[in-house]
Amino acid sequence: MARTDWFTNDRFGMFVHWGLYSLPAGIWKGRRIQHPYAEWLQASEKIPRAEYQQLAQRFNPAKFDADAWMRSVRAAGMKYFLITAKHHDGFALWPTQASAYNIADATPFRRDVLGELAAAAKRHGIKLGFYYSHWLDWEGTGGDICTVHMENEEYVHPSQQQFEDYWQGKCLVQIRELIENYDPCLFWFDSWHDYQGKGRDFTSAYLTPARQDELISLIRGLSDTCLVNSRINMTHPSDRVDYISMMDNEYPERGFAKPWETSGTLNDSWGYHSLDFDWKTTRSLIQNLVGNAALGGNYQLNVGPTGDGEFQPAAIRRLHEIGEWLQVNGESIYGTQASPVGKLPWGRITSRRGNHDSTRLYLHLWDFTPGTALLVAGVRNEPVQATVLETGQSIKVESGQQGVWLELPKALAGLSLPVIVLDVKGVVTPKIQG
Ligand code: FHN
Repeated sequence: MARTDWFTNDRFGMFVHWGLYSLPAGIWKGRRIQHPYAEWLQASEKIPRAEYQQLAQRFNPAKFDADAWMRSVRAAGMKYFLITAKHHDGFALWPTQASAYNIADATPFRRDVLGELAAAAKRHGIKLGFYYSHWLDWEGTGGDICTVHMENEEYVHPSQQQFEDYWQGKCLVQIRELIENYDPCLFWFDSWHDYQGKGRDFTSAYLTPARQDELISLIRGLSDTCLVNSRINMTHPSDRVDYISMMDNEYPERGFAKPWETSGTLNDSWGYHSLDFDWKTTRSLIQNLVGNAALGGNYQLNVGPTGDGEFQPAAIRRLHEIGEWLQVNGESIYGTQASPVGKLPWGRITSRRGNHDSTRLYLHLWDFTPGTALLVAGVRNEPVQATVLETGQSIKVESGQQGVWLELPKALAGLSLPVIVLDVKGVVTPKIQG
C-alpha cells in the first residue's frame, strides 16, 4: 500500500483559511484592501507588525464550533479537511511553545482550535491536515518578510542568519509540535517560484534543497503516514514529496504520474472577505471536481469562515448542493481513476476496473442534447450495459467504428450534471496524460 492511497481514493477535501485577518475581512481603515486575498491584509496595507498583531486581542470567535465545521465537510461529501495552522502572518491557531503569538496566549479566546478540530474530525471520520506557511512569516522572527503593493512592490528580506534562526526556532519546532500533538494526514506547504513574474526567485534563496530535506526528514522521522506537497519548494521540489499541488485555482490540461490536487476558492479570496461577492456557481465547482478526477487528480475547495467562526450562507449552500450531487453520483468520483480517452466534447470520463475483465466508465454529461445519440469516441471495447447513475434508467448502447454509441433518453433533461455508467468488456487503461 502506498502512503498516498487514501488521498487518491478520497478525491475531495476542504481547505480552510482562518486567522486574525478574518476579522477585518478585506477592509482596513474603512477601505477595501488592495490585495484580492483578505489574508494578505498585513502586507497589502503595509501595516506595522505591532499594529497588525493587536488584532489578536479582538480574536474571540464565539460561534466557532468544530463539530459544525465537520458536519459541513461531511455534508459536502468531502473526506478530508486542512486548515491554515499558520498562515503568512505568522499567527498560530494552537498553543505553540515556539512563540506567544498564538491563539491560546495572545487572544481572549484561549482555546486550542486545532485540538478541537482534531477531536471533531475523529468523531466525524474526517482526516485532518495542515497548511503551514514555512517560507513567509510576518511575525518578525526572521521568516521571509515581504510586503507587496499591488503596483509598486517592495520586498524586505531577512539575512540568512535571521532566516536560519526563524527556521530552527519557529518553523521546525512548530512542525514537530503539529505532528506530535495532532498527527496530521498531510502538510500543505506554500511557496511559489517567480514573484509576480518579474524573474526574481525569492523562494530558493531561503528554501534551499538542504532546508527542504531537513524539513521532509523531520516529518518522515515523526510520522510514516503524513504526506508532503510539492509547494514545499516550487522551484526545485524534492523527489521525496508525496503529491503535487497546482497553483491557486489552476486546472491542468493533463494529469501527472504522482498524486496531485488543485486547491480552489469559492469566490476570489481564501480568507473571509466581506466585499468579495464573486461566488462561483455550484455547477462550475462540481465541474472542477469532475475535471480533476477525470485526470486522476484531487480537489480541495476552500472556505473562509468569518471572524466569529461561522461559514457564510453562500458557502454553506454551495457545499450542500455539491454534497447532494455526490450523494447520488459519488460512485463516479471516490476511488475512481482517470479517463482512458481524455476529454470529449460533451464532458468528462472517470473509470474503474471491474472484477471480471471489464471496465466501468462514468460518463459525465456537461453539454448534451437529450433524445440524441452520443459518441464515446476512442472506446473500442464491446459495451455490456449503460444506465443513468441517479435514476437507474437503462440506456441503449452499441459499438461503432469510432467508439461506443449511446441513445440519450429525453428524461435526462431533468437532471443536473448527469452521469451515465457504461460497462464495457476488457480493460480500458486510464491515461495519466489528458
Ligand atoms: O499567498 C497564499 C494565499 O494567501 C493562499 O494561502 C494560497 C492558497 O493556495 N497560497 C498562496 C498563494 O498562492
